Formats: sequence, structure tokens, C-alpha cells
Amino acid sequence: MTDAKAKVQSANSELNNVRMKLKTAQEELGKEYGPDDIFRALKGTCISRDIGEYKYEYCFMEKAYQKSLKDSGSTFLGDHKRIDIIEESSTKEGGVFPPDDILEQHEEKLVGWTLLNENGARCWNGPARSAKIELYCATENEVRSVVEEEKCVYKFEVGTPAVCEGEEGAQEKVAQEVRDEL
Ligand code: MAN
Repeated sequence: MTDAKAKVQSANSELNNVRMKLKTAQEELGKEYGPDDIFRALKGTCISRDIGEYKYEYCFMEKAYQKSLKDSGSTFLGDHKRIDIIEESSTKEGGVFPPDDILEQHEEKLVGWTLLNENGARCWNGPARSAKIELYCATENEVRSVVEEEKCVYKFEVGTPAVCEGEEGAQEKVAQEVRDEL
């Protein structure tokens, strides 16, 4: 092979590397991180709570687990799939979101944003486990409650400053931090 050919080949492979890096970066940027990208900075932050015989663990924008407190058993409750946002204005006539009956164990209003985890460990004779992460405004990231609404369908109530409203709200602060970072 001539020198020139070798150079072209190495330049081409370098170009391919750069293209692949660009693609990865674009994919990362194109992901749904919620309004103003507020969940980007939270990605990978893990919180948990012991409830009954399990430790329920949730890592924002990533995985959820149900870990046994009695042995080393760990059940995968799914990976982050998407964000569902229910705006107050889009709820049924006259209805307040959320309806009172889904408020559980805390006074904060759920903000109507749900992070959905899917494709968890298969339920015996049933579907793959999944988890709905319903959010409310709180000063710290925290798991407030977990219920198994139907067999192998879990609902986490999770507090985070990321969804607090107001001009001084953490939502804007987090969004600004992320903008500065980029
Ligand atoms: C385990 C846990 C439960 C679930 C059953 C289903 O015991 O993951 O939450 O209901 O499996 O068989």
C-alpha cells in the first residue's frame, strides 16, 4: 500500500470515529429530559425507601428495583421509558388534578408528571414488571411511598425539587444549571 493510500485510510477511520461520537452526543441531547431538560441533571441520582419486606430503589431516568430486606434478592422493576405530563388544563371538566383519591401519605400535590419504567423482570404467569414514578415538589429527592397497584405494576411517589414551581423555584435553577453546563 502506498503512503498516500495509508493516510487516506487512517483519515477515513478517524472521520468515522468522530462521526460516531457526534451521533452519540446528538442522541444524548435529543433524549426527552422533560420541560427545560429539568431531569437531565437528575439522571442517575438514586433514592430508596424501605417499605415492608423490601427496599424500593429508583434512579432518576434509569432503573427501579425491589430489593429484599431478608436476602440478597433483587427484582428489576424496569428501565426508564418515557415521561408523561398531564397539564392541569387538560384534565376533565372542572376536575382538579390530581383527584383527591390519589393523594397518598403527603400533603404536596402531585404535579402530574409521571416517569414510566418498563420491561422489568417478568411476573410469574404475567407481564413484565413496570413502575410509574409520580412526582411532587419537595426540598430533597425522596421516595415517599410505593404501592403495587396491580400485580407487578408499581406506583412510586417521589419528591424532587426539580418539579417545584415559582420564580425562585428549583425547577428554573436546575434548568439554568444545565444550560450553563452545556
Ligand atoms: C414477588 C414480588 C411481588 C410480586 C410477586 C409476583 O413476590 O415482586 O411484588 O407481586 O413477585 O409473583
